[in-house]
Amino acid sequence: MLKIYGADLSSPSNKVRFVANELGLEYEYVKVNLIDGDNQKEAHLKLHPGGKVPVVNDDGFVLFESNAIIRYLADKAESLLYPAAAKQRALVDQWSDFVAQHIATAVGRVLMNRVFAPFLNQEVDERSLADGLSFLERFLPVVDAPLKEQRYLAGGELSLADFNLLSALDPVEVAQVDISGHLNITRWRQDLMGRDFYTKCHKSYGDVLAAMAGG
Ligand SMILES: N[C@@H](CCC(=O)N[C@@H](CS)C(=O)NCC(=O)O)C(=O)O
Repeated sequence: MLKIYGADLSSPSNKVRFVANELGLEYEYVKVNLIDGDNQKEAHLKLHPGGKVPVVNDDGFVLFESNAIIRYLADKAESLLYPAAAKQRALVDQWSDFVAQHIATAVGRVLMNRVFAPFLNQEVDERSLADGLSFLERFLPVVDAPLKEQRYLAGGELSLADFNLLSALDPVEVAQVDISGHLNITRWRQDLMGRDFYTKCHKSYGDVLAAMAGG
């Protein structure tokens, strides 16, 4: 059976679970404890030499990098989440790459400096925090605009691009990034967060964090 190695607060790991849920795949979710450093232990390094999550093991076929994984899973299932037609596929790739480069990274910077660094007693990098916030100010309108014209990020159909954006934005409340002014993103996000693929994974990112912090 497919095994998904991930961590509950890892957005790329959750993205893989969202997609596997949407595809209706049976899988075993194996939690890797990043705080205890289980990702740096020999058993995990055999799966991912860089010591990261997510990783999947599909009956002996081991793959890391969340976008490579979700493309593989969707292709294997011949799913329209990753359309075969060249132009449609290119648009899904375009938005997925844009989100990964410019939005997921920016949210990650804010989350790291506002939440994880203080929690782990690490120094806050003010420059990185400011950059993250300014990238979001610049790039959130870029993904808001298509969502005004069409239901989903890459067109009229749900695609892997939506899973990229949804998982990238999952921590925004926890990171105190107010996205409510982006009305199209907000509407799109509320729709997707109510779907089974999402609620099977968690109610919200904030709930997971609160549960871990004992709140
Ligand atoms: N580009 C990678 C990012 C993977 C990544 O950075 N994972 C983090 C958790 S979100 C991790 O494993 N961190 C542990 C570490 O770096 O030691 C992907 O999309 O899969």
